[in-house]
Amino acid sequence: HDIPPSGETKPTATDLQRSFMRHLHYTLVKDKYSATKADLYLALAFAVRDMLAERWLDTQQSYYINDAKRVYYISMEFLMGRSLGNSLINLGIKEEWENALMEMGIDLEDIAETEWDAGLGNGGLGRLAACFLDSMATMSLPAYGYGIRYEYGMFYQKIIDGGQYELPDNWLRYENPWEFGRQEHLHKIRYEGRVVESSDPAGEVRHSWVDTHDVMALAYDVPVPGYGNETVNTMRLWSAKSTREFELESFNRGNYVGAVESKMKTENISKVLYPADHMAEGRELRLRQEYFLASATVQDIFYRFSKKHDDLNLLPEKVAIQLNDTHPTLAIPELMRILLDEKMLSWETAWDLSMRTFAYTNHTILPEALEKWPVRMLEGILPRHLQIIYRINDCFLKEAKARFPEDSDRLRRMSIVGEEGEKHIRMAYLAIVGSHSINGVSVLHSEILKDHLFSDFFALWPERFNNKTNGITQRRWLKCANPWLSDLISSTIGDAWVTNLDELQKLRAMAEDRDFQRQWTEVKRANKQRLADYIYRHNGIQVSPDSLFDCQTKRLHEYKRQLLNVLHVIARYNRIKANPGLNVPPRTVIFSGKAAPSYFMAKLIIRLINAVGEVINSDPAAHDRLKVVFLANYSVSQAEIIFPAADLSEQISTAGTEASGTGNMKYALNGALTIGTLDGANIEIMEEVGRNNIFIFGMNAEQVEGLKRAGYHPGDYYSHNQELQQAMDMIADGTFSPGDPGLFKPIVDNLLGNDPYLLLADYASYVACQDEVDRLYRHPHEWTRKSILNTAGMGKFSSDRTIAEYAREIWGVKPEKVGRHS
Ligand code: DL6
Repeated sequence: HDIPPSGETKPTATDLQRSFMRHLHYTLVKDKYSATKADLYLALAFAVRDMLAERWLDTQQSYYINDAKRVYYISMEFLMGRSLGNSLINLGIKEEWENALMEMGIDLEDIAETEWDAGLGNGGLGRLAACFLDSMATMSLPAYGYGIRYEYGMFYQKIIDGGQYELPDNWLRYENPWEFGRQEHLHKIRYEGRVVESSDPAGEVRHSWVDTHDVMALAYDVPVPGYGNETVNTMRLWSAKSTREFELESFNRGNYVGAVESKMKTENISKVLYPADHMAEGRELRLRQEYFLASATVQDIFYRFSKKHDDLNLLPEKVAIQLNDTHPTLAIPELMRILLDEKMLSWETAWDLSMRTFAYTNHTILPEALEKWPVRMLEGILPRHLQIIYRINDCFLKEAKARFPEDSDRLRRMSIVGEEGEKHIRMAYLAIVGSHSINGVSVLHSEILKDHLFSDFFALWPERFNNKTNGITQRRWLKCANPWLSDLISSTIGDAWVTNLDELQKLRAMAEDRDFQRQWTEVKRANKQRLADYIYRHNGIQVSPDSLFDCQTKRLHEYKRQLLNVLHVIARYNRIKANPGLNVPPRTVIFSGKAAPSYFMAKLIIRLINAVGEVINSDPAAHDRLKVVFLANYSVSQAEIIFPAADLSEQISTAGTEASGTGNMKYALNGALTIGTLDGANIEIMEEVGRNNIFIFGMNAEQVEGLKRAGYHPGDYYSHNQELQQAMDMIADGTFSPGDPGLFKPIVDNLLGNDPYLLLADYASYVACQDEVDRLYRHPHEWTRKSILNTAGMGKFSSDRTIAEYAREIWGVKPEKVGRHS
């Protein structure tokens, strides 16, 4: 050992340096003359990885020996970001490494920058999965994340002439020190073929799925260390590999290369992450990906279960499977297929075991995001699963009919098989029918599921529905991303908040303390300077860290209403122009976020933001009072720089559309004040930080519904608000696109035509609220007091709390102590 095994005394600087040098010399075969910055990073990553190895083996052994109930979190996305900083923090050895490297003349922060983000996710749903893995490991829960090892993660966004361009994210180009290929964990995934019926000796009809085209799923394991404990859990990602057999026919015809080529094509399954969130993908390759994940994972779960048990009745006692949205829902018919066709159980027994194993989380109510697969497509690719889904539907409709005998309308509405247009399978309904628990991700969202989206199912099975308000891990989003604030907090109230975020309440007592306020402001100022430097480096725009940093960073989507923010920015600019002496606190409005490559309106909004920025940033009249910045390529590592520096967090979706939001939590945890609607988790944030410490505006979800029912006329708002009218006219008349005056006209046409997200209805209230923000910012002590109270109120939003609720109320899993085995 270079480094003493875990649980023993901390390693000395010499231990660490020796390990680092050993990896530089023997793993990478470099010396101090030839090593690049990337080599230094890799040598460090390998040395840190060594420190995880023993705990990882011990953790897995402990689960096995103690026959712990495991939870499996299946997700098409895990947005992990960088691993090095987080591992150092969770292992509690960051400072030791900093010092050891410094003695060798190496700056840890500098080399850590070279790590490429693991961006295997689009946004909220994927990052939530990553936060959950951190919490599950920290709480010593026997948990596994299962996903796909996409060769290309979320695209890299470049802004050229104000517009978004997508470049492939070839994240595996350089060595990835955090993954371990497991050649022995290989599962066959079958597609297409046909189903043959036969009778078993008891006269039961049995099915075999034959003549399939197969692909292999190869496991890559990534360690997930807990904070301050001995647990290291596993995230297992599947990569597609061709099978070894060739297409005999073309092979025999002498077409050797052709046969190999067609096999290789099957590896496309894990090639690329689909880059649209909130938009269900209808493509065959996506269906193949979803089944690939579902089948490989279910087979793996079975394999692990079977090492200890041959009584299948124990399955729900030993296994809990959480479906992260409907994307992995094919795991339900896949488990059924194995239980029926391979384990020869009866339908009733198989169904009972399956139901008690699965639970489903919904993450959006937007209709375009709800997955539907054409029956025709399933028939070709997964013929046996389609049969099983039909039978699930038959049984379900019988149960529903017994409960609602005369209500054929309701039964048609509830059927898993949708008949309007092309016949299709409604994946959310399949997930609901096949799960014992269905949850939303904030109180409001869970209520909407019960009252609207899934109301028929709620009427049938009220006991299955529950809420699990989202959370975020404070280890990454405060301790790792904001070390200065973390140190200030820990030196004031101790560091118990790192594993018990409720401890932050103790900061309330400090909110009015002038000395503490001064330190709080100094930290914020330093973080703002850091972001200002980043902005200058990347955009060439100089912004003042003394201006109010007003941030909206998230996916570009009409429902999130970045456009409402832009309308306010233009109105503010017009006020400054009209009144050159206007005394408003200077603001820097910062945007960041990717648009789905095929989402025309979202991309046009990015163009507009950049175009408005161009005009304002180059106008001397606005010079010291308003700046607009669009940061390209929003990612976990960029977010880690933005959140600590924000003064104001924009959470301005139309009430009833944002399921929860988690950026709202990250901003408030870092002391930003929120300007937001009564939507998603904003409502719960307001309850925790106090109504006086948050800027709330606009209609609530009920009022939104009411207005839509009554008939919404956006034109009325346009004609009655002169400021709004002026801003919209400028967008339409080419003020921001002089070379192409009609460029932004579709935006205004859409607002005046139907304005589906009611921007105009909320506009006046939003601008009035922004005026209040200005007023408060003139009183730095008051602002800082509220900032402290925001951080102090964030205890509820730790993903540790969320995971504790899932573990207790849905999964029935308990912390497992890790013993020494290796
Ligand atoms: O639950 C995580 C996250 C929520 O915080 C966001 O409000 C929600 O928009 C997001 N949903 C998605 C859509 N995915 N699908 N399907 O990312 O989930």
